[in-house]
Formats: sequence, structure tokens, C-alpha cells
Amino acid sequence: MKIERYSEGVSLKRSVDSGTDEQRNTVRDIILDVRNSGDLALFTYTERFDGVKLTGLKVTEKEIEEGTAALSKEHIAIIREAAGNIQSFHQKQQRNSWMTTDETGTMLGQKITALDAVGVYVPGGTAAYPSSVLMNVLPALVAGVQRIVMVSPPAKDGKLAPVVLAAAKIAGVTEIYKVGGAQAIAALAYGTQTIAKVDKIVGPGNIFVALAKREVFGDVAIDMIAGPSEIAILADETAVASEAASDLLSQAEHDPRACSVLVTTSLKLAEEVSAEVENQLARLPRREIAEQAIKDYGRIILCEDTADAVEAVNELAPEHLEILTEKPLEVMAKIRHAGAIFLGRYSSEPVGDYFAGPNHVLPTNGTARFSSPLNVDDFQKKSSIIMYSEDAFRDNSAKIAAFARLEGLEAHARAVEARKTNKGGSAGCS
Ligand code: HSO
Ligand code: ZN
Repeated sequence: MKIERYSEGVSLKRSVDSGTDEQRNTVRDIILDVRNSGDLALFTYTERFDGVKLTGLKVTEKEIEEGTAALSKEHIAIIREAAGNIQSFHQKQQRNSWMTTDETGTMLGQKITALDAVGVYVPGGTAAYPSSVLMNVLPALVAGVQRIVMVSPPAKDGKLAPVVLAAAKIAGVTEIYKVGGAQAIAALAYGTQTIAKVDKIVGPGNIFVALAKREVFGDVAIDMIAGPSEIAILADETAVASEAASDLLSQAEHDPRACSVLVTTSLKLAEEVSAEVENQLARLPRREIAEQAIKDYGRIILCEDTADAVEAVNELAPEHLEILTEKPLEVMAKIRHAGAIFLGRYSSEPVGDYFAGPNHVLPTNGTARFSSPLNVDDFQKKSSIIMYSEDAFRDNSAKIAAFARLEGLEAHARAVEARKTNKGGSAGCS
């Protein structure tokens, strides 16, 4: 890994794939087709893109049972325990509706309602991660979403991966369809004969899925569009080089465009980590992917002091940040932008990917400057509540009418004045 000095200026750029015009046009055509032809279009595209002729879209209960049975008891137990941790963490995020009453009797508040229906996209092939099923489904369940639908492209044998079905069952999802790509996003957004439309679509996917999500946004809500994984490690001379190197590689193996960065105040550590990364790379099963990521987006940034290191990290606004310093809590206090912050050597990034409880769906590509991890709020919405008392109304109606006339909206002013002259009618609070 190349060592660069922060004081000499470094590039913090990541890989962004915003798709080509051709891909965008393909996605638009697919969406239109699904809107016009419904299930028929889903069968056609599944045959074309996934190479399988399906007779039905819905995954049966028997298939879910079979998928779950294909996993060992030990694996099921681990997924269950992880699900428990994720659920309890997200339960702490729950908010309550609230109302305030002032001295005139006016009541103002906020009512929280879960979304009615949410669609979770699960990629196919080797990117079908059961951990991501849990991370997308459980916050929705905790939020109180009544209908959670999962979609995923079938393999050539017409089935979904057993791990995905097992994770869905453990998370409590029973409505699952064998459909992927832009066609799945269109089905969730607009509905077909078999798949009823949802209100929000979450979950990672390839470029076609990402473009389709952008395309249907507005007709339904979507989560963030995730880019390749990222990890930044802020370390001083107390960090163990081999551990820092393995953590950098843990994200590099996700994607050839993943970004792993070490930010350190120690030249010795920088050199050791650089050598360790090379060493460990040679023995990784996903070496090719990780090697490419390290070559294109891996870097070591050497800083004069902790203040500079903190500045570099804040500039980077990484998806994951590990702090491997003598006093990680003190450094953490100065971090302003990071999706998830892992403190100390026992909080290796995969602890958060799989097990600790916080969500692993996190803002990438610097969007941690303004976005948060996927959370319970993402599956709820708020309604404002206004119940004015008669006293407050009489005290303020002239001001409200005047404000309306300032905007040239006479009917607004008269609506308010109508109550000044009328007596009786439906109850107000007084
Ligand atoms: N680190 C990924 C999530 C994940 N890791 C799933 C393993 N499985 C998010 O950046
Ligand atoms: Zn990961």
C-alpha cells in the first residue's frame, strides 16, 4: 500500500458508478414494461436475465422450510443470536408520539405511524448475504411495518439461496418472490397481479437495481443508494499492525471498488501495515477482488499529529471508522462524519457487520456528512397534530388573517374569520 503524507495533500476519492445512458434507458424500458404487462413482464425478464423459466413467482412455505433445513443447527443458532442483538439495538431507537398542551388548552403534537408495506431487495449470487436480510428487515419489523416483502433473483435452478430463505424465516418474512433486477423494483413500486405495491424499497443491488430505485423514487420511498464498502482506520503506534491490516482487507474483499484507508500518526505502523496487507493478501480466497481494491483505492495517510488524523477522517466521512489508538473515546469525541465508529481492538469491523446490533447498512462515499445508518425512523413517518383552543384562536385569528392577506390569499383569511363570527359547530378544545 502506498504511504502518502497528509501535509502534502492526498486524494480521498472513491469509486462512483452512476450508470451509462444505455443502462438508464434499459431500466426505463423494463419499468414501463412491468407497469404495462405486470407478471408477464416479470416472467419474460427472469427468463432473459436469470436464465430460468418460472411457473410461479411466490416462494412457497415448503421452499422456505427446505432452505432453512439446508443450514446446520449451529448456523441457524448464530443467525438467531445475531437477529436478537440487532432487534434489541433497534428497539432502543423507537420513538413515541407526543402531545403538548399549553395554558390556553391548545394541543400540539406529533403522531408516529409505521409504513404499511416495505419491499426488501436481496441480491442474488455471492452477494446474497443473510446478514443484510436481517439488517434490512428487523428495523422495519421493530418500526411496526405490517407487510414486509422480500424479492431476490432466482438461481438457474429456479430457487433462492437457502441462507437467504433461512434468514428471512428467522427475521419473520413470509412473503418472498423470485424476481430480481430492475423488474423487481418496478413490481414493488407499481404492483403486478401477484405482487402488491409497497410504500418503500430498501436493500442493496447491482447498477440496474440502483438505477431502477432512482427511477421509481417519488412514487415510492427508497433507502440510500449504497456504493462500494469502505473502511478507514485511525491508528497510533499502539495499534497492532497485523490486526489493522486484516480489518482493511475485510472490506477490500467485498468489491474490487471497495476503499480501505489507514490514517496514522506512526510511520512505523504505516510501514508494518503496508507489508502485512501484502502478506495477508497472498493467503486470501478472494485475493483477486481484495487486491484490485487495495491497488486502486487502498491508501495509507501519514499525519503529523492526532488533530490532522481526525481532520483527514472527517474529510473522508467513511462508511466504517475504526479507532485503534491509546484513548479511542477521546478521539471519537472529535469525529464528526462516519457511518459507524468502532472503538478499540476488540471492535473489529466484522463485529458490526454481523453481530453487535447496530445496522450495517451505512452511508458510503462521503454521504456520512449528511446521512445516518438505516434505522427504525426510516420505516416510520410523522403526522403533525394541531388542536387549537378557542382562547388561542380568538387571541391569534386577526394575526393569522393578516398573514394570509399579506400573501394575497383572501380565502385563507376568511376561513379564519368565519370562526370569529360563528358560534357553535363541532367541538374545539377550550
Ligand atoms: N460491510 C458490508 C456489510 C456486510 N459485510 C455484509 C458482510 N456481510 C457493508 O458495508
Ligand atoms: Zn462487510
